[in-house]
Amino acid sequence: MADFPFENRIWDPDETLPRAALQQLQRTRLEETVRRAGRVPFYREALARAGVDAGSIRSVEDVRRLPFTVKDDLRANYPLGMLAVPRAEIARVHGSSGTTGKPTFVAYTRRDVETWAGLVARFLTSGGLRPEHVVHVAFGYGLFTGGFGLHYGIERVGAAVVPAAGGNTPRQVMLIRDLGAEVLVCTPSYALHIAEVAREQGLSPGELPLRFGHFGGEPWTEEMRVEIELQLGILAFNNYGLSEVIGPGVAGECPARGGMHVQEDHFVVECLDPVTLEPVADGDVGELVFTSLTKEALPILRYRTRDLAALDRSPCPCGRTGVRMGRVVGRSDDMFIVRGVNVFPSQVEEALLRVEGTAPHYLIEISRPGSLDEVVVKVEIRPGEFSDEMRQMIALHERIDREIHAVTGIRMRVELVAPGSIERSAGKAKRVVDNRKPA
Ligand code: DLL
Repeated sequence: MADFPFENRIWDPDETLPRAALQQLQRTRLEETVRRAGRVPFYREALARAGVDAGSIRSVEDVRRLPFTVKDDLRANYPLGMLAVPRAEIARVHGSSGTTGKPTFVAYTRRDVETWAGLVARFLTSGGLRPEHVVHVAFGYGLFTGGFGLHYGIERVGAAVVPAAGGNTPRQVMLIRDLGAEVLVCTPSYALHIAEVAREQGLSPGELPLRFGHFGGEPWTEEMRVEIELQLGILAFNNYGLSEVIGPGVAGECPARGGMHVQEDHFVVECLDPVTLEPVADGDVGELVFTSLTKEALPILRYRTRDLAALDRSPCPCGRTGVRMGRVVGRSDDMFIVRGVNVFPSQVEEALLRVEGTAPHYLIEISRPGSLDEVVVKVEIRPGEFSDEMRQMIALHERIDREIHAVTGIRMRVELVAPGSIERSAGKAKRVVDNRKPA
Protein backbone atom coordinates (compact mmCIF):
# COMPACT_ATOMS: atom_id res chain seq x y z
CA MET A 1 0.00 0.00 0.00
CA ALA A 2 1.43 3.36 -0.98
CA ASP A 3 2.39 5.81 1.72
CA PHE A 4 0.07 8.83 1.49
CA PRO A 5 0.13 11.88 3.74
CA PHE A 6 -3.52 11.15 4.69
CA GLU A 7 -6.21 8.56 3.97
CA ASN A 8 -6.76 8.03 0.24
CA ARG A 9 -10.54 8.36 0.27
CA ILE A 10 -12.37 7.88 -3.04
CA TRP A 11 -15.59 9.83 -3.57
CA ASP A 12 -17.04 7.90 -6.50
CA PRO A 13 -16.30 4.24 -7.37
CA ASP A 14 -16.35 5.25 -11.06
CA GLU A 15 -12.96 6.93 -10.46
CA THR A 16 -11.43 3.44 -10.26
CA LEU A 17 -13.22 1.74 -13.19
CA PRO A 18 -10.94 -0.80 -14.88
CA ARG A 19 -9.74 0.59 -18.23
CA ALA A 20 -11.83 -1.80 -20.33
CA ALA A 21 -15.05 -0.89 -18.51
CA LEU A 22 -14.13 2.79 -18.68
CA GLN A 23 -13.63 2.63 -22.44
CA GLN A 24 -16.94 0.85 -22.88
CA LEU A 25 -18.67 3.58 -20.87
CA GLN A 26 -16.86 6.25 -22.91
CA ARG A 27 -18.02 4.66 -26.14
CA THR A 28 -21.68 4.67 -25.09
CA ARG A 29 -21.46 8.23 -23.82
CA LEU A 30 -19.60 9.43 -26.91
CA GLU A 31 -22.36 8.10 -29.12
CA GLU A 32 -24.93 9.92 -26.98
CA THR A 33 -22.86 13.13 -27.10
CA VAL A 34 -22.61 13.06 -30.89
CA ARG A 35 -26.37 12.55 -31.05
CA ARG A 36 -26.90 15.54 -28.76
CA ALA A 37 -24.39 17.69 -30.65
CA GLY A 38 -26.41 17.00 -33.81
CA ARG A 39 -29.10 19.30 -32.36
CA VAL A 40 -26.71 22.27 -32.60
CA PRO A 41 -26.67 23.79 -36.12
CA PHE A 42 -22.90 24.45 -35.91
CA TYR A 43 -22.16 20.80 -35.08
CA ARG A 44 -24.79 19.40 -37.42
CA GLU A 45 -22.94 20.99 -40.32
CA ALA A 46 -19.48 20.12 -39.01
CA LEU A 47 -20.45 16.48 -38.42
CA ALA A 48 -21.98 16.25 -41.88
CA ARG A 49 -18.77 17.65 -43.39
CA ALA A 50 -16.73 15.08 -41.43
CA GLY A 51 -19.14 12.32 -42.48
CA VAL A 52 -19.82 11.17 -38.91
CA ASP A 53 -23.08 10.41 -37.16
CA ALA A 54 -23.89 8.90 -33.79
CA GLY A 55 -24.66 5.49 -35.28
CA SER A 56 -21.14 5.23 -36.72
CA ILE A 57 -19.36 5.48 -33.34
CA ARG A 58 -17.85 2.04 -32.75
CA SER A 59 -15.26 2.82 -30.09
CA VAL A 60 -13.93 5.76 -28.15
CA GLU A 61 -11.10 5.94 -30.70
CA ASP A 62 -13.69 7.32 -33.10
CA VAL A 63 -13.33 10.62 -31.31
CA ARG A 64 -10.54 11.23 -33.82
CA ARG A 65 -13.07 11.41 -36.63
CA LEU A 66 -14.97 14.26 -34.97
CA PRO A 67 -14.56 17.92 -35.94
CA PHE A 68 -12.59 20.29 -33.70
CA THR A 69 -14.05 23.22 -31.75
CA VAL A 70 -12.11 26.43 -31.00
CA LYS A 71 -12.93 29.46 -28.88
CA ASP A 72 -13.76 31.47 -32.00
CA ASP A 73 -16.58 29.03 -32.78
CA LEU A 74 -18.19 29.95 -29.47
CA ARG A 75 -17.64 33.63 -30.23
CA ALA A 76 -19.19 33.26 -33.65
CA ASN A 77 -22.24 31.69 -32.02
CA TYR A 78 -22.58 34.42 -29.38
CA PRO A 79 -24.41 34.47 -27.05
CA LEU A 80 -25.88 30.96 -26.76
CA GLY A 81 -25.97 29.58 -30.28
CA MET A 82 -24.30 26.31 -29.29
CA LEU A 83 -27.15 25.14 -27.03
CA ALA A 84 -28.29 21.55 -27.52
CA VAL A 85 -31.38 21.99 -25.32
CA PRO A 86 -34.31 24.44 -25.36
CA ARG A 87 -33.59 27.64 -23.42
CA ALA A 88 -36.19 26.64 -20.84
CA GLU A 89 -33.96 23.78 -19.73
CA ILE A 90 -31.03 26.04 -18.85
CA ALA A 91 -30.33 26.24 -15.13
CA ARG A 92 -27.14 28.30 -15.13
CA VAL A 93 -24.95 30.44 -17.39
CA HIS A 94 -21.25 31.14 -16.85
CA GLY A 95 -18.71 32.91 -18.98
CA SER A 96 -15.07 32.50 -19.67
CA SER A 97 -12.72 35.19 -18.50
CA GLY A 98 -12.04 36.96 -21.76
CA THR A 99 -9.73 39.94 -21.30
CA THR A 100 -11.01 41.80 -24.34
CA GLY A 101 -14.43 42.28 -25.82
CA LYS A 102 -17.40 40.08 -25.05
CA PRO A 103 -17.10 36.95 -22.91
CA THR A 104 -18.01 33.56 -24.30
CA PHE A 105 -20.95 32.04 -22.48
CA VAL A 106 -21.41 28.46 -21.40
CA ALA A 107 -24.66 26.97 -20.12
CA TYR A 108 -25.72 24.13 -17.85
CA THR A 109 -28.93 22.17 -17.37
CA ARG A 110 -30.00 21.19 -13.86
CA ARG A 111 -28.36 17.81 -14.43
CA ASP A 112 -25.13 19.44 -15.69
CA VAL A 113 -24.93 21.48 -12.47
CA GLU A 114 -25.36 18.24 -10.50
CA THR A 115 -22.72 16.41 -12.53
CA TRP A 116 -20.31 19.29 -12.11
CA ALA A 117 -20.68 19.35 -8.32
CA GLY A 118 -19.90 15.62 -8.26
CA LEU A 119 -16.74 16.09 -10.32
CA VAL A 120 -15.50 18.84 -8.01
CA ALA A 121 -16.37 16.70 -4.95
CA ARG A 122 -14.13 13.96 -6.38
CA PHE A 123 -10.94 16.00 -6.60
CA LEU A 124 -11.59 17.79 -3.31
CA THR A 125 -12.02 14.46 -1.53
CA SER A 126 -8.92 13.01 -3.17
CA GLY A 127 -7.04 16.09 -1.90
CA GLY A 128 -8.08 15.68 1.72
CA LEU A 129 -11.43 17.49 2.03
CA ARG A 130 -13.72 15.94 4.66
CA PRO A 131 -17.28 16.83 5.70
CA GLU A 132 -16.07 18.26 9.01
CA HIS A 133 -13.84 20.89 7.35
CA VAL A 134 -14.42 24.61 6.88
CA VAL A 135 -13.39 25.81 3.41
CA HIS A 136 -12.48 29.39 2.58
CA VAL A 137 -13.26 30.15 -1.09
CA ALA A 138 -11.40 33.23 -2.37
CA PHE A 139 -12.31 32.73 -6.04
CA GLY A 140 -14.51 35.33 -7.69
CA TYR A 141 -18.21 34.49 -7.64
CA GLY A 142 -19.82 35.49 -10.89
CA LEU A 143 -19.54 34.47 -14.51
CA PHE A 144 -16.13 32.92 -13.73
CA THR A 145 -16.61 29.20 -13.02
CA GLY A 146 -14.15 29.13 -10.09
CA GLY A 147 -16.34 30.46 -7.25
CA PHE A 148 -19.63 28.69 -7.90
CA GLY A 149 -17.93 25.55 -9.25
CA LEU A 150 -15.92 24.98 -6.09
CA HIS A 151 -18.79 26.13 -3.87
CA TYR A 152 -21.20 23.46 -5.07
CA GLY A 153 -18.52 20.75 -4.90
CA ILE A 154 -17.69 21.63 -1.30
CA GLU A 155 -21.37 21.52 -0.38
CA ARG A 156 -21.67 18.15 -2.09
CA VAL A 157 -18.88 16.79 0.12
CA GLY A 158 -20.79 18.14 3.10
CA ALA A 159 -18.15 20.57 4.33
CA ALA A 160 -18.87 24.17 5.37
CA VAL A 161 -18.23 26.89 2.78
CA VAL A 162 -17.11 30.42 3.52
CA PRO A 163 -17.86 32.19 0.19
CA ALA A 164 -15.37 35.00 0.83
CA ALA A 165 -14.82 35.74 -2.90
CA GLY A 166 -11.82 37.80 -4.01
CA GLY A 167 -10.43 41.08 -2.71
CA ASN A 168 -9.70 42.79 0.62
CA THR A 169 -6.91 40.44 1.55
CA PRO A 170 -6.46 41.55 5.19
CA ARG A 171 -10.12 40.69 5.72
CA GLN A 172 -9.58 37.28 4.08
CA VAL A 173 -6.82 36.56 6.60
CA MET A 174 -9.12 37.57 9.43
CA LEU A 175 -11.93 35.32 8.17
CA ILE A 176 -9.60 32.34 7.76
CA ARG A 177 -8.34 32.79 11.28
CA ASP A 178 -11.57 33.61 13.04
CA LEU A 179 -13.70 30.99 11.28
CA GLY A 180 -11.02 28.32 11.59
CA ALA A 181 -10.81 27.37 7.89
CA GLU A 182 -8.71 24.22 7.36
CA VAL A 183 -8.92 24.47 3.56
CA LEU A 184 -8.13 27.33 1.18
CA VAL A 185 -9.48 27.52 -2.38
CA CYS A 186 -8.22 30.16 -4.84
CA THR A 187 -5.64 30.75 -7.57
CA PRO A 188 -2.06 29.81 -6.58
CA SER A 189 -0.88 33.41 -7.01
CA TYR A 190 -3.59 34.66 -4.67
CA ALA A 191 -2.68 32.00 -2.10
CA LEU A 192 0.82 33.48 -2.02
CA HIS A 193 -0.59 36.94 -1.60
CA ILE A 194 -2.76 35.81 1.31
CA ALA A 195 0.40 34.33 2.88
CA GLU A 196 2.21 37.59 2.34
CA VAL A 197 -0.53 39.67 3.98
CA ALA A 198 -0.73 37.21 6.88
CA ARG A 199 3.00 37.69 7.42
CA GLU A 200 2.61 41.46 7.35
CA GLN A 201 0.07 41.02 10.11
CA GLY A 202 2.75 39.24 12.12
CA LEU A 203 1.33 35.72 11.62
CA SER A 204 3.74 32.84 11.06
CA PRO A 205 2.71 29.82 8.90
CA GLY A 206 1.59 27.65 11.81
CA GLU A 207 -0.66 30.35 13.21
CA LEU A 208 -3.36 30.03 10.55
CA PRO A 209 -5.68 27.02 10.92
CA LEU A 210 -5.16 26.04 7.22
CA ARG A 211 -4.08 22.44 6.44
CA PHE A 212 -4.92 21.94 2.75
CA GLY A 213 -5.16 24.14 -0.32
CA HIS A 214 -6.84 23.47 -3.68
CA PHE A 215 -5.47 25.77 -6.32
CA GLY A 216 -6.17 26.17 -10.01
CA GLY A 217 -7.35 28.54 -12.71
CA GLU A 218 -3.86 29.54 -13.85
CA PRO A 219 -0.52 27.85 -14.53
CA TRP A 220 1.93 27.39 -11.67
CA THR A 221 5.14 25.50 -11.09
CA GLU A 222 6.36 22.84 -8.68
CA GLU A 223 8.63 25.47 -7.13
CA MET A 224 5.61 27.63 -6.47
CA ARG A 225 3.90 24.71 -4.73
CA VAL A 226 6.87 24.40 -2.36
CA GLU A 227 6.73 28.11 -1.69
CA ILE A 228 2.99 28.11 -0.95
CA GLU A 229 3.29 25.05 1.29
CA LEU A 230 6.11 26.60 3.29
CA GLN A 231 4.49 29.98 3.64
CA LEU A 232 1.05 28.72 4.63
CA GLY A 233 2.09 25.48 6.35
CA ILE A 234 -0.29 23.40 4.17
CA LEU A 235 -0.43 20.64 1.55
CA ALA A 236 -1.20 22.26 -1.81
CA PHE A 237 -3.14 20.47 -4.57
CA ASN A 238 -3.52 21.34 -8.22
CA ASN A 239 -6.83 21.20 -10.07
CA TYR A 240 -7.54 22.01 -13.69
CA GLY A 241 -10.50 22.92 -15.79
CA LEU A 242 -11.90 25.40 -18.27
CA SER A 243 -15.33 26.89 -18.71
CA GLU A 244 -15.87 25.58 -22.22
CA VAL A 245 -15.38 22.01 -20.99
CA ILE A 246 -17.33 22.46 -17.70
CA GLY A 247 -15.18 24.61 -15.36
CA PRO A 248 -13.03 23.28 -12.49
CA GLY A 249 -13.40 19.50 -12.14
CA VAL A 250 -11.90 18.35 -15.43
CA ALA A 251 -8.81 17.01 -13.65
CA GLY A 252 -7.33 17.07 -10.16
CA GLU A 253 -4.54 15.66 -8.04
CA CYS A 254 -4.75 12.64 -5.73
CA PRO A 255 -2.66 12.11 -2.57
CA ALA A 256 0.22 10.78 -4.73
CA ARG A 257 0.41 14.22 -6.41
CA GLY A 258 2.11 12.89 -9.52
CA GLY A 259 -0.14 14.68 -12.01
CA MET A 260 -3.88 15.38 -12.21
CA HIS A 261 -6.30 12.53 -12.95
CA VAL A 262 -8.50 13.48 -15.88
CA GLN A 263 -12.11 12.52 -15.12
CA GLU A 264 -12.24 10.30 -18.17
CA ASP A 265 -15.71 8.91 -17.58
CA HIS A 266 -16.91 12.47 -18.31
CA PHE A 267 -14.30 13.78 -20.77
CA VAL A 268 -12.20 12.19 -23.50
CA VAL A 269 -8.75 13.76 -23.52
CA GLU A 270 -6.32 13.81 -26.43
CA CYS A 271 -2.81 15.25 -26.45
CA LEU A 272 -1.98 16.52 -29.95
CA ASP A 273 0.79 18.28 -31.77
CA PRO A 274 -0.69 21.80 -32.09
CA VAL A 275 0.55 22.10 -35.68
CA THR A 276 -0.11 18.70 -37.25
CA LEU A 277 -3.00 17.84 -34.86
CA GLU A 278 -1.63 14.29 -34.70
CA PRO A 279 -1.30 12.58 -31.28
CA VAL A 280 2.06 13.02 -29.55
CA ALA A 281 3.77 10.12 -27.78
CA ASP A 282 2.78 9.53 -24.14
CA GLY A 283 4.95 11.66 -21.89
CA ASP A 284 5.52 14.30 -24.59
CA VAL A 285 4.04 17.76 -24.26
CA GLY A 286 1.20 18.53 -26.64
CA GLU A 287 -2.04 20.52 -26.77
CA LEU A 288 -4.86 19.07 -24.68
CA VAL A 289 -8.11 18.55 -26.55
CA PHE A 290 -11.29 17.57 -24.69
CA THR A 291 -14.62 16.08 -25.72
CA SER A 292 -17.41 16.14 -23.15
CA LEU A 293 -19.28 12.88 -22.57
CA THR A 294 -22.15 13.77 -20.24
CA LYS A 295 -22.91 17.45 -20.73
CA GLU A 296 -26.44 18.16 -21.87
CA ALA A 297 -26.73 21.92 -22.46
CA LEU A 298 -23.45 22.43 -24.26
CA PRO A 299 -21.87 19.24 -25.54
CA ILE A 300 -18.39 20.07 -26.79
CA LEU A 301 -16.47 18.10 -29.40
CA ARG A 302 -12.65 18.10 -29.47
CA TYR A 303 -12.23 21.49 -27.81
CA ARG A 304 -8.74 22.85 -28.51
CA THR A 305 -7.64 24.25 -25.15
CA ARG A 306 -4.28 25.71 -26.29
CA ASP A 307 -2.99 24.34 -22.98
CA LEU A 308 0.28 22.48 -23.36
CA ALA A 309 0.85 19.49 -21.06
CA ALA A 310 1.88 15.82 -21.16
CA LEU A 311 -0.21 12.74 -20.38
CA ASP A 312 0.94 9.88 -18.17
CA ARG A 313 -0.88 6.56 -18.60
CA SER A 314 1.12 4.58 -16.04
CA PRO A 315 -0.93 3.15 -13.14
CA CYS A 316 -1.23 5.41 -10.09
CA PRO A 317 -0.76 3.99 -6.56
CA CYS A 318 -3.99 5.72 -5.46
CA GLY A 319 -6.11 3.33 -7.55
CA ARG A 320 -7.79 5.95 -9.70
CA THR A 321 -7.65 4.85 -13.31
CA GLY A 322 -8.03 8.20 -15.11
CA VAL A 323 -4.98 9.18 -17.15
CA ARG A 324 -2.89 11.87 -15.43
CA MET A 325 -2.04 15.21 -17.02
CA GLY A 326 1.12 16.99 -15.96
CA ARG A 327 1.27 20.65 -15.11
CA VAL A 328 0.29 23.02 -17.89
CA VAL A 329 3.71 24.24 -19.05
CA GLY A 330 2.23 27.03 -21.14
CA ARG A 331 -0.36 27.78 -23.73
CA SER A 332 0.29 27.53 -27.40
CA ASP A 333 -0.91 31.14 -27.50
CA ASP A 334 0.62 32.81 -24.39
CA MET A 335 3.99 31.53 -25.29
CA PHE A 336 6.06 34.48 -26.41
CA ILE A 337 8.85 34.48 -28.93
CA VAL A 338 11.86 36.62 -28.16
CA ARG A 339 14.61 36.90 -30.70
CA GLY A 340 13.39 33.69 -32.24
CA VAL A 341 13.26 31.73 -28.98
CA ASN A 342 9.98 30.38 -27.59
CA VAL A 343 9.54 31.26 -23.93
CA PHE A 344 6.84 30.44 -21.41
CA PRO A 345 6.19 32.63 -18.37
CA SER A 346 6.45 29.46 -16.26
CA GLN A 347 10.11 29.14 -17.26
CA VAL A 348 10.89 32.60 -15.95
CA GLU A 349 9.03 31.75 -12.76
CA GLU A 350 11.01 28.57 -12.36
CA ALA A 351 14.27 30.52 -12.73
CA LEU A 352 13.22 33.16 -10.21
CA LEU A 353 12.20 30.65 -7.60
CA ARG A 354 15.64 29.05 -7.78
CA VAL A 355 17.12 32.26 -6.42
CA GLU A 356 16.91 32.88 -2.72
CA GLY A 357 15.82 36.39 -1.84
CA THR A 358 13.32 36.83 -4.68
CA ALA A 359 9.57 36.78 -4.11
CA PRO A 360 7.35 34.91 -6.58
CA HIS A 361 5.82 38.14 -7.85
CA TYR A 362 7.05 39.19 -11.23
CA LEU A 363 6.07 40.87 -14.48
CA ILE A 364 7.58 40.27 -17.90
CA GLU A 365 7.52 43.32 -20.20
CA ILE A 366 8.42 42.84 -23.84
CA SER A 367 9.20 45.69 -26.20
CA ARG A 368 11.03 46.31 -29.45
CA PRO A 369 12.75 49.68 -29.13
CA GLY A 370 14.85 49.22 -32.29
CA SER A 371 14.94 46.10 -34.38
CA LEU A 372 15.62 43.72 -31.51
CA ASP A 373 13.22 42.42 -28.89
CA GLU A 374 13.90 43.45 -25.36
CA VAL A 375 12.56 41.72 -22.30
CA VAL A 376 12.48 43.30 -18.88
CA VAL A 377 11.66 41.09 -15.93
CA LYS A 378 10.55 43.02 -12.88
CA VAL A 379 11.15 40.93 -9.82
CA GLU A 380 10.16 41.68 -6.29
CA ILE A 381 12.64 40.93 -3.62
CA ARG A 382 11.60 39.67 -0.26
CA PRO A 383 11.04 42.05 2.60
CA GLY A 384 14.26 42.10 4.57
CA GLU A 385 16.40 41.28 1.53
CA PHE A 386 16.51 44.86 0.32
CA SER A 387 19.98 45.92 1.24
CA ASP A 388 21.96 49.13 1.19
CA GLU A 389 24.97 47.01 0.45
CA MET A 390 25.51 47.58 -3.26
CA ARG A 391 27.59 44.45 -3.53
CA GLN A 392 24.81 42.21 -2.23
CA MET A 393 22.24 43.66 -4.60
CA ILE A 394 24.56 43.24 -7.56
CA ALA A 395 25.19 39.61 -6.60
CA LEU A 396 21.45 38.92 -6.38
CA HIS A 397 20.90 40.61 -9.71
CA GLU A 398 23.61 38.53 -11.37
CA ARG A 399 22.27 35.31 -9.95
CA ILE A 400 18.77 36.00 -11.37
CA ASP A 401 20.31 36.95 -14.70
CA ARG A 402 22.21 33.67 -14.87
CA GLU A 403 19.22 31.51 -13.89
CA ILE A 404 16.92 33.12 -16.44
CA HIS A 405 19.53 32.61 -19.11
CA ALA A 406 20.08 29.01 -18.06
CA VAL A 407 16.36 28.15 -18.14
CA THR A 408 15.17 30.13 -21.16
CA GLY A 409 18.33 30.39 -23.23
CA ILE A 410 17.98 34.13 -23.65
CA ARG A 411 19.13 37.22 -21.77
CA MET A 412 16.49 39.40 -20.17
CA ARG A 413 17.00 42.68 -18.35
CA VAL A 414 16.29 42.15 -14.69
CA GLU A 415 14.91 44.94 -12.53
CA LEU A 416 14.71 44.39 -8.81
CA VAL A 417 11.70 46.17 -7.38
CA ALA A 418 10.51 46.81 -3.84
CA PRO A 419 8.36 44.27 -1.98
CA GLY A 420 4.67 44.79 -2.75
CA SER A 421 5.20 46.99 -5.82
CA ILE A 422 3.90 44.57 -8.46
CA GLU A 423 0.14 44.72 -8.76
CA ARG A 424 -1.66 41.87 -6.96
CA SER A 425 -4.74 40.25 -8.37
CA ALA A 426 -7.46 38.36 -6.55
CA GLY A 427 -7.95 36.35 -9.73
CA LYS A 428 -5.53 35.24 -12.37
CA ALA A 429 -2.16 36.97 -12.17
CA LYS A 430 -1.04 38.94 -15.19
CA ARG A 431 2.51 37.88 -15.97
CA VAL A 432 3.28 39.22 -19.43
CA VAL A 433 2.85 42.62 -21.05
CA ASP A 434 3.80 42.60 -24.71
CA ASN A 435 4.30 46.16 -26.00
CA ARG A 436 5.68 45.16 -29.38
CA LYS A 437 3.83 46.36 -32.43
CA PRO A 438 2.59 43.44 -34.51
CA ALA A 439 5.18 42.84 -37.26
O1 DLL B 1 -10.07 28.84 -14.90
C1 DLL B 1 -11.67 27.07 -14.48
C2 DLL B 1 -11.05 26.82 -13.16
C3 DLL B 1 -11.40 27.59 -12.08
C4 DLL B 1 -10.15 25.78 -12.99
C5 DLL B 1 -10.86 27.33 -10.87
C6 DLL B 1 -9.61 25.50 -11.77
C7 DLL B 1 -9.97 26.28 -10.70
P1 DLL B 1 -11.37 29.59 -17.52
O2 DLL B 1 -11.54 30.91 -16.89
O3 DLL B 1 -12.18 29.24 -18.71
O4 DLL B 1 -11.71 28.44 -16.46
O5 DLL B 1 -9.83 29.43 -17.85
C8 DLL B 1 -9.34 28.21 -18.31
O6 DLL B 1 -7.16 28.51 -17.24
O7 DLL B 1 -7.40 26.79 -20.34
C9 DLL B 1 -5.81 27.05 -18.49
O8 DLL B 1 -5.06 27.83 -19.41
C10 DLL B 1 -5.93 27.79 -17.18
N1 DLL B 1 -5.95 26.86 -16.05
C11 DLL B 1 -7.00 26.46 -15.31
N2 DLL B 1 -6.60 25.63 -14.32
C12 DLL B 1 -5.24 25.48 -14.45
C13 DLL B 1 -4.23 24.75 -13.76
C14 DLL B 1 -11.05 28.21 -15.26
N3 DLL B 1 -4.49 24.01 -12.69
C15 DLL B 1 -7.83 28.27 -18.49
N4 DLL B 1 -2.96 24.85 -14.24
C16 DLL B 1 -7.27 26.94 -18.95
C17 DLL B 1 -2.68 25.60 -15.32
C18 DLL B 1 -4.85 26.26 -15.58
N5 DLL B 1 -3.58 26.30 -15.99
